[in-house]
Amino acid sequence: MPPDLNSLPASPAIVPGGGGHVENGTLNGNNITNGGRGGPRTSNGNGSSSPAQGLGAGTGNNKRPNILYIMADQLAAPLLKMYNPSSQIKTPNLDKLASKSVQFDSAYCPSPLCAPSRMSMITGLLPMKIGAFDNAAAISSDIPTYAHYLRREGYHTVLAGKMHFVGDQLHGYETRLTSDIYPGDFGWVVNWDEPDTRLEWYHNASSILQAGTCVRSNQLDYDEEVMYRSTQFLYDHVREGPEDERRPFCLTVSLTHPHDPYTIEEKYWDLYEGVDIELPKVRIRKEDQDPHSKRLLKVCDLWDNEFSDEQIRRARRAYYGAVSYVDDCIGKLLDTLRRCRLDENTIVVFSGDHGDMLGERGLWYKMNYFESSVRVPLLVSYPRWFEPRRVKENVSTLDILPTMCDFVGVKPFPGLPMDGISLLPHLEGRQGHDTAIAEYTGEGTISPLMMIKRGRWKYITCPADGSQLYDLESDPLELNDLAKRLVDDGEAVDDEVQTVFEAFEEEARATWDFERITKEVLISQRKRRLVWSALKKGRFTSWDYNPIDDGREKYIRSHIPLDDLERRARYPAVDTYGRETGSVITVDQAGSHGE
Ligand SMILES: [Ca+2]
Repeated sequence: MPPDLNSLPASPAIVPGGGGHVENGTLNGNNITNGGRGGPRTSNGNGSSSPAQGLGAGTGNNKRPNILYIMADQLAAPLLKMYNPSSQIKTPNLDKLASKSVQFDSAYCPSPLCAPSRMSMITGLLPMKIGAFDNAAAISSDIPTYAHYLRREGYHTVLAGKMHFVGDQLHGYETRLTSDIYPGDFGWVVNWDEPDTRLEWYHNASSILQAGTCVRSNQLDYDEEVMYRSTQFLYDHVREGPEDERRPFCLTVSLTHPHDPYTIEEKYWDLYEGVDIELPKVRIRKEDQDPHSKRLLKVCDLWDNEFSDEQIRRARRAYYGAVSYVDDCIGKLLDTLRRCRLDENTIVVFSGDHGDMLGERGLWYKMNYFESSVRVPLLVSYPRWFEPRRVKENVSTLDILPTMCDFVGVKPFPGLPMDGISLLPHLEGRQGHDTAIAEYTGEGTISPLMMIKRGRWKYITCPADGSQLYDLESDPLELNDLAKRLVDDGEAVDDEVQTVFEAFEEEARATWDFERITKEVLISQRKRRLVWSALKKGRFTSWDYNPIDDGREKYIRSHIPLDDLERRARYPAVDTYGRETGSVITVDQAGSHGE
């Protein structure tokens, strides 16, 4: 059960300029066990870096880098220009960032659904290990996240935007700048006891039927606040004190676009005026879909809805517009970094939580393992350390935690489970791992649905539906299910395919105890349904995060001397005659604390 946040003590303050309280080095240089990723792979913590000296050693720069981690929601990698040069989506800022980044061409999410994917990403642990079963699952507050690791090293860990936490709304972030867009409670529990009941909060056809422009939407309200708060954080950060005295930050900016509903401001819709919006490449008759896709069509209320090409084009056009909106936001964030003179010393990471089918194969949204749903963009930009290049091996957003650890010269704590594998070898152009695993127990499935992507092969298995196997190299559109040909149709296939398939089947049996997992999911669902039905009675106490914003301590107030205040608020700092002084007026010089 998640803690009652109202009863938790406030986070202890960390001494500014910090890091001194951390027993630096206790985590360094230790190899860790990588339970759970399975199969052949390189191990993490292989001594490939010298984190004890810091990755920056030898660059003549002793300052630890800041980290800006930008996330989008439901952004399908295969649709982006950086992965598909013929893409119609206009993303100039993202393209420019990609050209200065290590770009991962086969990055996967650990679960094709919001909260499970994010909970796994922040902890480096697969969903079944942490109980991240669906969009209403709370993970325990004692599971270390990348925010804990960085904060322990003296980083100011800041979250602006969506993370879809249930219960504890911080999980190691020292500062949270906005509330979440999604509820932090048990309202959206899946119910495998009644698999045929379509729950009220499930996706439906309205996103597609109502696609078009808007002046404003819930999501625009949200992302505009996220953008205001996160850029303001950067402006505040550079005015905190001289550069060498400021604590490094890890700012996570998590936007809700281009998630459906498919609606966006005219400005972004108009970017695609006159563009003959591409229709989905693959169309499959409902009757010919695999069992999980059939169920998804019913769960999302799409089974009885036929969309015209015009409707599909409108939905895709609005999505394209929303991606361009995200691109604009990325441009603004990077421009703010530059204007605040933070760009040289900030690692930029860009990724997402899962994709969107956008009509491919007749499917919409996510919740399956086809490329558009499960493959995410992943960029790491810091040319000072990492020469821009492309990486084709399979990696996961699970890998972000150990990678962030390498950025700050530590390793995940020895003796604790860790499924993520540091991306450092890939970032440095050496041989790295080539496996991504994903797990799914959310709406649409009725038993655990798992994926292993290794090399060219994508293997999917589920006790209720059987297995699928695709060769992404010869069959990028995933039209030829080799497992079906082998098992159902009894066709003779290549010896290699047979061997690969059997090895995956064996690996799945060794990796997952499906009976135990199913039982755990059912028990978790039932507990949460019961607790939620009680919590809705009487006076409702929200677990949603309420950010602190004290208007009495901002702008011009009588208890703050005016000249000091104006000088302190101006960046870059100037002298009496308006000449830049090259240093900042620190907060402590002015009377922000009530003198
Ligand atoms: Ca999501």
